[in-house]
Amino acid sequence: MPQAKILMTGFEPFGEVTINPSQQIVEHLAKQENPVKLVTAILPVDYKKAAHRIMDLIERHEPQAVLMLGVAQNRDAITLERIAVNINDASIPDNDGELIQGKPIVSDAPVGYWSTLPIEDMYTALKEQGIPVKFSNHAGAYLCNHVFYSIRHYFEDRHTTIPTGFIHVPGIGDESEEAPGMPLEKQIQAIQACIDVLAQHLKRTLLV
Ligand code: PCA
Repeated sequence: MPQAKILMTGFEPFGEVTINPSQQIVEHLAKQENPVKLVTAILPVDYKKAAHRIMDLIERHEPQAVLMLGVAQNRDAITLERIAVNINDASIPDNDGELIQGKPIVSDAPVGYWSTLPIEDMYTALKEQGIPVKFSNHAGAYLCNHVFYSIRHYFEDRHTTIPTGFIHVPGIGDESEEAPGMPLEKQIQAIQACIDVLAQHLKRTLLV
């Protein structure tokens, strides 16, 4: 039986985020045995490069799903993003010094796209494992939303849909209840659970 292939990305550090847990998670899982084939990449926090990097990987590897990760430093749960919005509007520049405010990502394109990941099933799986999880209706208007929208648009533009979406992880916290964030091991467990759900979903829909 062929193995499902999932493209999974994280982001490099940016702004005041000196360690980006999304990078740590992706690098950790890339080294583990996995029932699915993971193609992984760490993206630059750069408007001109990040989405193109993913598009190149899609064309080279033809994955059956795209799972993009980034950190939302002030959140306290794994957040499953529902919607990508057609706007770049950030208060800080990207790592190349580019500040974009109030500009559409793609002109004359739809205002938003839904995630096509099985986020309801992911929510249930994380709840069952006792991992804090929430849905989010807004992935921000910086690089995470930028790649989420750009890649959903890329597929819509080609009249294809494979499961594609974005998950924000919290900043790295410790076990103490006062600190916001979540320990890295728990974040890794959460994302592995999401990969397992995605693999089951692909099995049902694609027979892989
Ligand atoms: N988080 C930022 C960009 C990179 C990342 O990990 C965001 O939420 O847009």
